[in-house]
Amino acid sequence: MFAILGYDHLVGEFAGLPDGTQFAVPTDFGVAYLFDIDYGAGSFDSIRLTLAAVGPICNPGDADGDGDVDLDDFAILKDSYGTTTGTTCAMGDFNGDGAVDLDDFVILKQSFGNTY
Ligand SMILES: [Ca+2]
Ligand SMILES: [Ca+2]
Ligand SMILES: [Ca+2]
Repeated sequence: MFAILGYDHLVGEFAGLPDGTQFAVPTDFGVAYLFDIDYGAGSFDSIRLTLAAVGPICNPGDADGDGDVDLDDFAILKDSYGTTTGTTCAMGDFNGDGAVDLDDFVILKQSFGNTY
């Protein structure tokens, strides 16, 4: 979501995404586009979304790729938990944002028991 905070010039920010945030946009092609947000100095033309990487996405919660979400996947996420850069789905980064954190745990929790 993009909130427009002023209208003399287009100034705003993505709700809940501070400067420097990287966010993932899943695609229908089996990959996620990872964008870096840069609000710059706040002038109308300073908001930049930089395509940082294109990474694989996996079935939500299935870190080991064996087609289910179970304790093995949880153990993988637990081992990687707190890693903030360079993570992959195989490490428990289910939303593809490059970190293994609470958001990924929530995805695993919500997918627990699923089969793909
Ligand atoms: Ca699995
Ligand atoms: Ca399994
Ligand atoms: Ca993540």
